[in-house]
Amino acid sequence: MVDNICALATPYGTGAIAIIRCSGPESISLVNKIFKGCDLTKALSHTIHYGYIMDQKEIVDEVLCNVFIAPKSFDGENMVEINCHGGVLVTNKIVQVLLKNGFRLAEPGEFSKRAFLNKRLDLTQAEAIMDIIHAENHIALKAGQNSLKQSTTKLIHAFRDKLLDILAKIEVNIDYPEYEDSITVTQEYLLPVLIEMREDMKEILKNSSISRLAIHGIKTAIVGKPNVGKSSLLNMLLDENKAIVTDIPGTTRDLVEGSLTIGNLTLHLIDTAGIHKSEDIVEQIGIERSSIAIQQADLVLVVVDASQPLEKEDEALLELTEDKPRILVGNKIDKAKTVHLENMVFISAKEKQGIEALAEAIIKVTNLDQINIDEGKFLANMRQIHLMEQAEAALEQAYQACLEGLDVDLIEIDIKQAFDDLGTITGETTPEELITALFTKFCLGK
Ligand SMILES: Nc1nc2c(ncn2[C@@H]2O[C@H](COP(=O)(O)OP(=O)(O)OP(=O)(O)O)[C@@H](O)[C@H]2O)c(=O)[nH]1
Ligand SMILES: [Mg+2]
Repeated sequence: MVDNICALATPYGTGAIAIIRCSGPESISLVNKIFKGCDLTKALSHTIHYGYIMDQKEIVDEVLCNVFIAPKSFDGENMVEINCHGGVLVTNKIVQVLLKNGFRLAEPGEFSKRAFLNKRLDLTQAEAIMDIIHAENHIALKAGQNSLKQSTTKLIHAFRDKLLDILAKIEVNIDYPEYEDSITVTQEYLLPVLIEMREDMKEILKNSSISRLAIHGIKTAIVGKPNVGKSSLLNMLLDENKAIVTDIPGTTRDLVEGSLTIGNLTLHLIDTAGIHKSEDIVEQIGIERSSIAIQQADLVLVVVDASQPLEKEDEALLELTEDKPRILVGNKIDKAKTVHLENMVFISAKEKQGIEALAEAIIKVTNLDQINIDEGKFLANMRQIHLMEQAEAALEQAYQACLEGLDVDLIEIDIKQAFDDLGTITGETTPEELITALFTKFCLGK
């Protein structure tokens, strides 16, 4: 049963105004009991009303109440949004009064979950709202806005419609074999359709791995042997003295992290301990963490001291990072430019030179220059990407089964699997536990 929930929808803290959201079948009449002004139960939908929130005879705050009548509200239930003064104490007091008068505190993401259950949004749109809230650059914002306007929904529905058409034809063949004018689905009929769909999915997956970096930022590990200037590079990019810099090799022992956005490029930087052979136990642990950081990174900046000839440790790192998307960074060019490697980006962390060249190189290596958000042919997050990978794998099985000449009713199982995997992206076939887990990642009041 749907009950009555409330939560602060604006950030917790001090501001000009705050909004407390209330939702549920009785939300309007319950707020009306503590509202001194007009009769909210007689208010039209999408109207605003001036008055006071009362705790019995005591005025709690002067407010404006927005009334939305189901089903035309954000979450599809009756809703009241109380616009009050934006102080911690006053918002807390209003929430307390609501809790005393029939509301319970909403779980994180519960309003969006209701919107989903009431079919006001599908899962990709709900995720798009979170992407808009968390957007750190213009590409991320645009991607979220497009997805909220159903670009991802349409993309998935196009695939599902094709699969549904095949599944329906197979069922007709099985149930009504006497129907002569229906198309008989054979392996030959299926092969070209499966090839085309898999190619389209692979293109989307390729675009998605690029757009994911643009939307969620690039996990970038700064690695190199001790003293080459890794921490100085981190500090230069962040424009603050976040990591300790000294001329003693082995200064950085643990991972130091920081994020920045340059134009449409968002980097989540990790400064690591210099990698070399060490007897020091603390340094050894730091070096181990550096190696893990390399494995987990989307991109590695391999820093060398370009003012001196390369050493064995530099060579070892170049080999270790060979298969990763990486950029070779030659630092300390204010001193000298001794090292020249192919595609090396030269910087001086000390003189703050080379940021633009580095940003350009990052965009090129990660293919961010090829991104086209407006076409909408991408998925925004790993959940969606994994599900499309599963769907593509199921269609590959169907394709192989066709080649091997297996019966169409066996091939149908794989096609149905792909249909369901795609439905999980939009939420049409998503198990309830998964939906609950997903919405709890949302903000309170959203
Ligand atoms: N001349 C010059 N010195 C630099 C530059 N970048 C860093 N340094 C100096 O190099 C030394 C080491 O710098 P760090 O940034 O601590 O080097 P690191 O790679 O983080 O070193 P570890 O943490 O020990 O692995 C410091 O004395 C810096 O001032 C640069 O661009 N030019
Ligand atoms: Mg360091």
